[in-house]
Amino acid sequence: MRIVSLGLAVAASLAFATAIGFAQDREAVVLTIDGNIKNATARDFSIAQLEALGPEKIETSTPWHDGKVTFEGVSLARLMEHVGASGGTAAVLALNNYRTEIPLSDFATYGVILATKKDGRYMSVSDKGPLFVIYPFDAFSELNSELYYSRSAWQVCSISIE
Ligand SMILES: Nc1nc2c(c(=O)[nH]1)N[C@H]1C(S)=C(S)[C@@H](COP(=O)(O)O)O[C@H]1N2
Ligand SMILES: [Mo]
Repeated sequence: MRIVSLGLAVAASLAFATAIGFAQDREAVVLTIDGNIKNATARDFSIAQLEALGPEKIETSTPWHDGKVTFEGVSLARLMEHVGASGGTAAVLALNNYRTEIPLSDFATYGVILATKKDGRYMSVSDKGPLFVIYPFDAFSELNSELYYSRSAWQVCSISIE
């Protein structure tokens, strides 16, 4: 009986989550940072831990969306400071094994964010989530080039500081 009611409760909450849209588990680990960081042990982050570092917003158009989109997430400069990154490059790895290298200097120069939300909602993997490197493309014309598009990894799951 208990199992049946538990099953019903799970089914009901899943149906609710589906009805309101994608529900992100804010406590699940979504990102690992390793390499040249303070005390050298890999650090795991959940969405909640990333959000605790302070939200940043970028409203911009991108090559992958229609019209202007508002992204919210954590400042990558702030995240690098938080883990004590030292080095020149962040090697960013995505769930599809896409890998790109970003000079750490980009983060402060352009205010790049690791976005967790698009237009107020968490992004599912099929919507390029849960984490998407976003540059303010509209604010700096030079960002509208293949070089910065290639640094804009989506479905990010780990960052290695080299
Ligand atoms: N996760 C992930 N991010 C990625 C890629 C990828 O294959 N996977 N391709 C990158 C490259 S090389 C570029 S130029 C742009 C490509 O965007 P497009 O596939 O829409 O042309 O996204 C970048 N971000
Ligand atoms: Mo590319």
